Amino acid sequence: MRDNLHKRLAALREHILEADIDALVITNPTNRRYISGFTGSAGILLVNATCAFLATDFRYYEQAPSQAPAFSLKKGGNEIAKLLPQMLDDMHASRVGFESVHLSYADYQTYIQAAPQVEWVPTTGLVEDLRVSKDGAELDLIRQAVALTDTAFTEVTPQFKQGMTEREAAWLLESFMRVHGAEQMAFDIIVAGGPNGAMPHAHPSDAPLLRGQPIVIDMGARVQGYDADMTRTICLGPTDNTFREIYAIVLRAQQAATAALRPQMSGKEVDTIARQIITEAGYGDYFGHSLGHGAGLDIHERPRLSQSSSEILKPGNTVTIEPGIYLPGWGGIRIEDFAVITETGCEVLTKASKEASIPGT
Ligand SMILES: [Mn+2]
Repeated sequence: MRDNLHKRLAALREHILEADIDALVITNPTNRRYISGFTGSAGILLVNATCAFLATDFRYYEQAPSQAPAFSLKKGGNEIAKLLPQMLDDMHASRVGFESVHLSYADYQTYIQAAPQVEWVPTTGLVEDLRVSKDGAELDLIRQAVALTDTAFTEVTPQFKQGMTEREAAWLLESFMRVHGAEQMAFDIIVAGGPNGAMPHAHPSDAPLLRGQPIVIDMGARVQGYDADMTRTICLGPTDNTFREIYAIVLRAQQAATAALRPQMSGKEVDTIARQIITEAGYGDYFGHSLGHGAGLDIHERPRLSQSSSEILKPGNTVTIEPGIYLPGWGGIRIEDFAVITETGCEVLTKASKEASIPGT
């Protein structure tokens, strides 16, 4: 892990050089963790060609040096911004980049008032450009998170019964993952039966699970910061004709996109493969979200698989492949796997069964 952190810092320094700035202030918590190893909830990183500072408050004076050994700790109390003039002076920095997508306007005002002597330069994606290609340490953790998610699905869904509420079902899945090594959920689990499943991001409700209805289950474990993401749609007891028709279309779209996925494709091209199948089947209007997204330290990150994504896929990218069809009043079908792009195609990490009908009582 230490080696990986050194590589990330070295790569960031190249990006800083290319961006024509002297130093970069990192305020986004995920970027801060990725570059330094520091997992605290508050703090800023300041990096240039030779220095790396981590300014944080009293709560983290103990943890910061062990998590982020490559960074010099600057003790900021409650006013981290007050440390900026001295740190920038130590660096002889005159053009200082900040993360324009992440820094709030209020904090920006505080920073420029604290250090008016430097030129503040908006930057985008300097750390995200690195995060998009996962290194070996990251892929190990992602594999663990995905495997735990698979196991939870396989072990827990056979316990689902008619009359059990969506919330109870979601809790059974969550507690299984917590007990077996998840530090938390990657996001709030979705269990959405019948009409609730027509909302792609439904919240589990008090509605009972019923035999014969589609039940959308979207879940992921988080292991040491890394997220899994998987969706299956199941049915307690036998499926009906509508279920089988819609399920087959979504599965075909999902499999076609997965088979095509390889480096050098754009996010849009992959999305189009799945979207065409669903559109030609007559359900294009009912697939209103994008095909997939990257995931890692954040549950939604680059690269996006969508009609508006021109990003070119590369080995080491992770993506979800998750087409869906949502029929108001009836419900939804979504099938989602997690994959990593390889040199020649992709490796699907998700192994959970796609058999929709489970016995259920
Ligand atoms: Mn997803």
